[in-house]
Amino acid sequence: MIDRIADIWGTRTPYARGGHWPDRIDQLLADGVIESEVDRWVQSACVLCSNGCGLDIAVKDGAMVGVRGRAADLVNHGRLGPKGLFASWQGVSTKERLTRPLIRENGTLVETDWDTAMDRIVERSGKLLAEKGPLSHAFYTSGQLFLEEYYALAVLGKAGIGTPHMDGNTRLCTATAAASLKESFGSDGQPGTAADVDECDAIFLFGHNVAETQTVLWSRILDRLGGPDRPAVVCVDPRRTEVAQLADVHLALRPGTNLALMHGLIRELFVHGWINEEFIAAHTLKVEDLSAAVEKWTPEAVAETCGVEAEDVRRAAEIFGTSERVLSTVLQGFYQSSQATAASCQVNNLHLLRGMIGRPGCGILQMNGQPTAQNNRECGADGDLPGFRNWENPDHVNELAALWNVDPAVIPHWAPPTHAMQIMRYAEQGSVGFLWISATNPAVSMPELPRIREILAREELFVVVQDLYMTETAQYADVVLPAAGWGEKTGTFTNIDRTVHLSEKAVEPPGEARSDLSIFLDYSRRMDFRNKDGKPLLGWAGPEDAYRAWQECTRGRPCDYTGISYAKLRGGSGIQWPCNDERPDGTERLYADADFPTDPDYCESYGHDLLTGATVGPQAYRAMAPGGRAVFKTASYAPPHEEPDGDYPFRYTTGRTAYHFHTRTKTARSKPLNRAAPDAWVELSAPDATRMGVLEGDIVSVRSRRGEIVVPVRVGDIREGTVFAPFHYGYWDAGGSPDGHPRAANELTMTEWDPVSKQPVFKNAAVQVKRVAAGAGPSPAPTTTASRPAGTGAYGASHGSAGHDGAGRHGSPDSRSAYGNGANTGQDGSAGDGAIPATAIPATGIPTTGIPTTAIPTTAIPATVIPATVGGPDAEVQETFPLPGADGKNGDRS
Ligand SMILES: Nc1nc2c(c(=O)[nH]1)N[C@H]1C(S)=C(S)[C@@H](COP(=O)(O)OP(=O)(O)OC[C@H]3O[C@@H](n4cnc5c(=O)[nH]c(N)nc54)[C@H](O)[C@@H]3O)O[C@H]1N2
Ligand SMILES: Nc1nc2c(c(=O)[nH]1)N[C@H]1C(S)=C(S)[C@@H](COP(=O)(O)OP(=O)(O)OC[C@H]3O[C@@H](n4cnc5c(=O)[nH]c(N)nc54)[C@H](O)[C@@H]3O)O[C@H]1N2
Ligand code: SF4
Ligand SMILES: [Mo]
Repeated sequence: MIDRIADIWGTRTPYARGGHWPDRIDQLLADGVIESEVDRWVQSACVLCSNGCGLDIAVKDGAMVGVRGRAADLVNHGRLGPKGLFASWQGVSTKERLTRPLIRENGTLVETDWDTAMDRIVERSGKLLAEKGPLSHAFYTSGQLFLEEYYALAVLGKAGIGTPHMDGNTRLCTATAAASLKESFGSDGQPGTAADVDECDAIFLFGHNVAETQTVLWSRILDRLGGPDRPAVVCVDPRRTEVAQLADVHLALRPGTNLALMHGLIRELFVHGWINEEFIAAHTLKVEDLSAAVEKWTPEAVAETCGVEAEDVRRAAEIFGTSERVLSTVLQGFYQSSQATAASCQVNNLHLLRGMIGRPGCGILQMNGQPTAQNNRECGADGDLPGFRNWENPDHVNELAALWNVDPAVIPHWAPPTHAMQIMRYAEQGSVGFLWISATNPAVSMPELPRIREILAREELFVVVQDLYMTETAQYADVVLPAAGWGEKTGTFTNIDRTVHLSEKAVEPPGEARSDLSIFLDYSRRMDFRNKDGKPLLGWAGPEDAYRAWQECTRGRPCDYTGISYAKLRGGSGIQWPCNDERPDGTERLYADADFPTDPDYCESYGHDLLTGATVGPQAYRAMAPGGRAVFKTASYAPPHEEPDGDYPFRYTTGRTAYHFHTRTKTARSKPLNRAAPDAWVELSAPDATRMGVLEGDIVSVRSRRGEIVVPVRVGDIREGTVFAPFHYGYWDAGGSPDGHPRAANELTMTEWDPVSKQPVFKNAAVQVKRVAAGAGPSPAPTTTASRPAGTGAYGASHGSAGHDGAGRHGSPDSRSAYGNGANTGQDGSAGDGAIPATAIPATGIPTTGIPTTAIPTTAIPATVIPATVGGPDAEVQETFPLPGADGKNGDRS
């Protein structure tokens, strides 16, 4: 048994390049339940990140009582991370679930029955459609529903109502992944596969803290790093994450400067001739545009703009240029930062320049974050047209009209689909009067929360919220619908490397909760949406019907599902699309033949100008005659819109910790996870903290032009001048509103987005930091991850020994007394019993600048007394190591 809170990645199973990643079956059962007592194991996969690890759910007496990884699954070979082990089932099996619909009566939400709740929705919907037409309606959904649910929503929205105002929180998440793939290759679709980890010689992680955000993928990388032919690692991240700790080169750039760095790396490839001219000539377009754009970005120019060492830029480029097989991953450090699409396209460009695509070990993973973000994009619940069809191509619109048997004119295609931030703007202005929010919590996750709260609270706006819990967003609803969650409904979803999994219903939902699919189908029925023959638009009886309809929609498209049936998904491993008659076993890597989906009649998009976001349009695109070639796209570097100045001297960036998922509706309801990260914090660098006289645990006010948070400080390993806040902490477990205790990271972020992908810029803003009070002990930040105390970073901290090597840098034996000799057990994040000596720091009046570094000795920051994040007996997980080739105990059986 192993404590998987303290040891996030579990036991190492090293392997060599080209070898089989050894199986390791991770299993957790509820306290007191032994394996022989489990009634059934039900096949599923984890929905707490985009990795989508295959697992089985343990059921006893009609309740979920645990999980175990599926050894046969190509994604995880049996492993599960902390969220999968604890939150997947604990996060839905609580008494706090919504069990009945709620409606607003005289300002208060009260319980009601389904007919009353649905009637109220249908009445308002019908009235608005009659009076104001389809543009009065907007749908804001998720990256966490099942494929079948998105497809139902997409069809009812596009063919039933005919509104272009439809998007998902995928806009906040991986809109840039889709955009960069469309721009470079003509269509969405992940070129690489997780198995590229097994084959590569180098791994580049661009703004991706994979160690915390896809912990099982990181386990696979760790096992290669521990094997005989360790791949090189390059990390681009302003914080010293676990990834950075193990990197050969860590480019800790200034937030917001990714594009400049990328141009520098590309320039080095040209200068040293590390390019594949044959491949470029045969399979790409516009290389001259790229070489012109990068011309001025010498390593020295990059160093100045990005705040990194020129030598490190050279070393990183050399690794890319001289390795035979490079795997690249890109995530929010790029997608949620300035010039997101332009910067992300440069990763595609690096691979195209070297002809490194479609071969083992040469993967590009423009990562997803959410488990089912890919399906939202495929099905078009994000506003795109289903099956990666192009809204600017009338033939594609006609195909859908024929498939659904509706008039093509109903399907919105006269303008680009409305993105989430614009939907909020229309709601603010009043043209949208009906907003249906499913499986997302914008009152915590959208930028500039003071504004979002105002919009959701508008009297004129009718808000439907469909969730498992009474969230911050649900508080603003006119109707709240209780949804069935994971394990309580059947459906499919597709992970980061196009692997499709079936998740079967294991238990009944609580109370009257219903699946999102049945809710959407019910709405469609009550609205009486019909096709041209007068038949119901959505006549599906259940998920498998919806899935079959979806298979037809994908026939001949890049995401071809026609060869993947429910039956085929039962038993062994998930299957990677495209899968059809020609490729009955699925497809491990796209573009093995370097034939890209850029043909004008086939492509998903005609592309954009990456600097301004202007669309290229059909004429100009056809004139380019792409003919199956990829396109080198770029833009010139532009500094972030908000940069530090005298009033707001710090750069503010936000992100995640390993122990929580988003707004914590599931993870905070798992005891072991919540203990590990019980409350909000901000990270400050040791030099900045010293300069301001701020000690570990002190309470600071962080303020931007939009709002304020007041939270304790973790003095950590972050770039000087940068402040990091986790965005997990809203208010549902803290009194319901920010009044008096604002702590949500998005109180401070900006209403700004990338011109191409429209993804909000969550990772850059200017803020000021002021100390407001002494802390009662260390901040509640985890000590095992990127938020560990400054200087305690040696790998191995994951075994609960954080703090062991910090003394040399910050701690002196005397300073221990400041925190009461480590009385804090860390179990519940409660403070230690020692107070900070009053003399150490004046309580008020500390300006953010101007204190000489020497005024406060660095030894005042006692890193050594901060306790490790501790799991406890209920964090103990069983790991089994089947012999290679042996049938894993959950192998092909289900
Ligand atoms: N534990 C956990 N795992 C998750 C999730 C979760 O909430 N919790 N959510 C899932 C989802 S939906 C997503 S989208 C993914 C996100 O996964 P990641 O993208 O890995 O997570 P983040 O912490 O948002 O951001 C990654 C890193 O970007 C860095 N960064 C900040 N600004 C910049 C910049 O300007 N440039 C660069 N290069 N880096 C910068 C941050 O320091 C941070 O370490 O995680 C998925 N997995
Ligand atoms: N500052 C800052 N903000 C960010 C980010 C950041 O890095 N920094 N990251 C952004 C990213 S990448 C993302 S993905 C978003 C995530 O932001 P959100 O989507 O708002 O976060 P979640 O907490 O995942 O919200 C999902 C909701 O769906 C509910 N739910 C779960 N399963 C089901 C189901 O089956 N049916 C229904 N109906 N409901 C269900 C959950 O209870 C929860 O309330 O946040 C974004 N916001
Ligand atoms: S890596 Fe992601 S999918 Fe796998 S168990 Fe962890 S949270 Fe779930
Ligand atoms: Mo995300």
